[in-house]
Amino acid sequence: MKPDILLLEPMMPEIEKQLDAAYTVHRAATPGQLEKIAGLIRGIATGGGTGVPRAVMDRLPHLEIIAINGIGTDAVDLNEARRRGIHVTTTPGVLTDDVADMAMGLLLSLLRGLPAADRYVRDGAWGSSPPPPLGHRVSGRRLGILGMGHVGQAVATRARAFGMPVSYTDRRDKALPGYAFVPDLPALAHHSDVLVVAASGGAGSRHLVNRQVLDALGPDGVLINVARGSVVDEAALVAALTDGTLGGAGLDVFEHEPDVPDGLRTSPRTVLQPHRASATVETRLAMGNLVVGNLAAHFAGQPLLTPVV
Ligand code: 8YV
Repeated sequence: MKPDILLLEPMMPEIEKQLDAAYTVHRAATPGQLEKIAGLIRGIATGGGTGVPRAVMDRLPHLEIIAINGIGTDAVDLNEARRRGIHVTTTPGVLTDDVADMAMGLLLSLLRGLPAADRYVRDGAWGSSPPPPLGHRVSGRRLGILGMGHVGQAVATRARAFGMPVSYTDRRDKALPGYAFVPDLPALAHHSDVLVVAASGGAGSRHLVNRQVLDALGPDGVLINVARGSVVDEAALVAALTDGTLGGAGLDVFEHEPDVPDGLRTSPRTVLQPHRASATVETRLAMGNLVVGNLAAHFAGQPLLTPVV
């Protein structure tokens, strides 16, 4: 008998094929559908942003494992998982480079005005209308990083190669050679031209980037977020972009995905992505294989590959 699992977010066809071969995979979405299968479900595969709603977790009496296809655990109630003895796994390591690349991509797009210039060529305006405004030089711009974990450090390595001086803040000084630790976030923002958010989501980091931080970044400053929308006070961000007290924002994540406020969608000061920092063929395969490997280990009674709980 194949164990029954619930797939809460689509994965690559190659990965879903492996899941279908080993499990009875339910792709139920509505509460009514869930009700019918709730008693069968022993495992869940889900995305980092999607997680597992607590109401879903509570309905699954025989849930043994949640395999997250990502590194964020903020959308899963880890305390409840611990209390119920439910294992939780993530996909660390394999997505670090892609997420850092996305941060640099957003940074370059914004500072050099790539989307507007791309539209200019595409629209056939080259030769007939004046070109878009000049961009800004990337090298020499001061980069501040909020959250100097694996992703933050990978961003720092890239930024250094672009000739950007790097400072960071985190819960503690990581004594990293070449990168200045600034304990206070508004102070870091004040001394940065670009602030990259690479901190984990969750209650502890909610709205860390508030109006005070955005004001400290200033009218020539740029915010990049490849972490979680919840780390930034989105209403304050819209206000700062609208009144020009912040120069621009490059965002891969939002507070209420997939909803993106009009103020961000219509702003000429933003470059936006639909939560795609880890979305490459290579990385999503590696992530998916970790999900498959963790589920297989669990149901074979073997040690999990990358457990969190
Ligand atoms: C993925 C993520 O886009 O790692 C995470 O926590 O949010 C992203 O890498 C996501 O997990 C896939 O849905």
